[in-house]
Amino acid sequence: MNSPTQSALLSSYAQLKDRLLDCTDEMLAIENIRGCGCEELREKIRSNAFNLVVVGQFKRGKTSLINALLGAEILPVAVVPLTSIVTIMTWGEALRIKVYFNDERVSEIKPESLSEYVTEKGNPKNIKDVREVVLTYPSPYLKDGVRLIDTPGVGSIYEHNTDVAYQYLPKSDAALFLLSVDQPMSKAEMDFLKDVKEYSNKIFFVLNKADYLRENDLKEAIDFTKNALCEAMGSEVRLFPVSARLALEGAMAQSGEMLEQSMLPVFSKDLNRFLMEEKGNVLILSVTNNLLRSISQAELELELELKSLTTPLEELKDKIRAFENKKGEVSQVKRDFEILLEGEVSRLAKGGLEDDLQRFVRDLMPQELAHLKDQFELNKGLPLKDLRSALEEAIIDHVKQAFITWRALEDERLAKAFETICKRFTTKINETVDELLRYSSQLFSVPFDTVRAEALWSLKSGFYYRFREQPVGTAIIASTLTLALPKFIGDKIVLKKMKEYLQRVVTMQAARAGTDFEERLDKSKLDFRWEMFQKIDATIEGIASAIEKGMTQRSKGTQEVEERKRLLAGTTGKLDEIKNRLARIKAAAESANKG
Ligand SMILES: Nc1nc2c(ncn2[C@@H]2O[C@H](COP(=O)(O)OP(=O)(O)OP(=O)(O)O)[C@@H](O)[C@H]2O)c(=O)[nH]1
Ligand SMILES: [Mg+2]
Repeated sequence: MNSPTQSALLSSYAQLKDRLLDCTDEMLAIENIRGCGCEELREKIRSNAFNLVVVGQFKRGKTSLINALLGAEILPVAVVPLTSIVTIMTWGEALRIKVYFNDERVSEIKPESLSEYVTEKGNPKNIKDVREVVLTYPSPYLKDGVRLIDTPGVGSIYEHNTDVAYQYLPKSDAALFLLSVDQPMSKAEMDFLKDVKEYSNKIFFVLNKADYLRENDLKEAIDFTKNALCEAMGSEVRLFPVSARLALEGAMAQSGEMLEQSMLPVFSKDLNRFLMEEKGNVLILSVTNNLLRSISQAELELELELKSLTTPLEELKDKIRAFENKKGEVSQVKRDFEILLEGEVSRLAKGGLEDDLQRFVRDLMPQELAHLKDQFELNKGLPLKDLRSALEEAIIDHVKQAFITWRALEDERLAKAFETICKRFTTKINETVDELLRYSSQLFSVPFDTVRAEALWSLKSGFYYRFREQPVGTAIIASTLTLALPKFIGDKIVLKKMKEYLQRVVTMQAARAGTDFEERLDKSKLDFRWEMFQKIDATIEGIASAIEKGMTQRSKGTQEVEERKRLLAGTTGKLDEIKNRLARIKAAAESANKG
């Protein structure tokens, strides 16, 4: 388990989060708050995912570093290129491991079987067709939605491992780039770093295996690596020397001294500060603002109910009529929104997706033909039947890999583009809701405090992830494509037939990928539309029911009215109290960002 030092580093964010969850729970218990989106906000803080991807050349100690961070020997490490499958570590009460296969099968496995799935030795060339492995573990590092992701090393003789690591780059929110003192930074590492830079907003540089060197030599290694990194990044970088081995030993022996010696705490402190900033800034602040906004809306509803308890009936009826007219205007806004959203999303499917796909296929064909020719040269001595099978297999393998990699990249592009669309519409819908609230506050002459809160959908972790959580099918075309060739034909004809076969495989795969993405876009669009409508409808419903409640109550008599007034005053007091606490959380998160 983690040492007290490690846990303490993580506590401040967790504390703020817990306080925020307490406020949310209390708000949910208040009648007038329901329907203000608190449940979603609660879920948002609880499950916010943050992908921290560990990358680097093979054998730098990526897997060892993850074990060290978790403080337990969970993942298999070795002296030969090992990790071949992406392993995602998320928080859970106990160690549990699930294997997700490319054909959408999922199976739970025992920890001792892990190496049969994630290593090159246990699952050579990924013959088991594993997509990824998800592991839960009760580590404080994973508690706040941080997902630690182990990737295969790049640059080894196993090219498919490099491909797998590349597919994961677009999914990273931050990358942990691992180097080690026993191998000076290479050209290949530099090139890889350039690609990582493309995809990650933040990169941590860690120089592992510090225990190999004495102090002076270590300093030299740090200086050399740091200079190379600064040059590659075009800016100052911070490099953390660590010994994953010592850190793991220290954690397992519960030795604070060894842990200090491993220098891991210096790194993990910085890592935590970053997570705190990111999440503190982006998540805590925006959830707090959204909660304050809900409170302000609930306060308006309380005031409206109070007002309808006391306003002369005729006057009240006039105002309700005016409000009904306003509702008509809002319905028009909803219809316009629906049409515009439809147009934007279909433009994205046609202009974005279709173009990307066409370009990809155009660039892919010459590469695949060249690969087919190479394979033909390599295998042409074989009997025709074997030659045909070898080529078929080579085509399927290669095309599959190319599509998997392209899909990962296209996934990122579409998610971003879709998010941009959502962001624009969310702003517009928020304005409509605000306008409705302001209108009602003026109409009924009750105070209303407009709170600006950035919509949570516009954060990277909002719709962006929602879009991506719906998996794209990756299973390759079924083997029914297998060619039936006449018995007595020559090599050349086999090659010609195989070229046609390649064309068919690519066309089918492209059509499949296109449909998959289109379906996902369509589903995301419907979800988004539903959420936006829900937001407007809940506002209208809240206002209307506040007025109605007041009117029903007054029909019951003076005593009931007085009792209701007292109750509403109590709720207002409670809301005020939560509001103060939220303000303090906001201030704490803001000052943590500066610190
Ligand atoms: N001396 C020393 N050896 C280490 C350290 N960290 C890792 N190693 C060793 O380096 C080798 C590779 O470690 P892994 O964690 O499997 O490396 P990896 O980067 O995950 O390797 P791939 O998955 O193949 O890319 C193993 O033999 C580890 O025991 C360290 O801090 N010090
Ligand atoms: Mg590894």
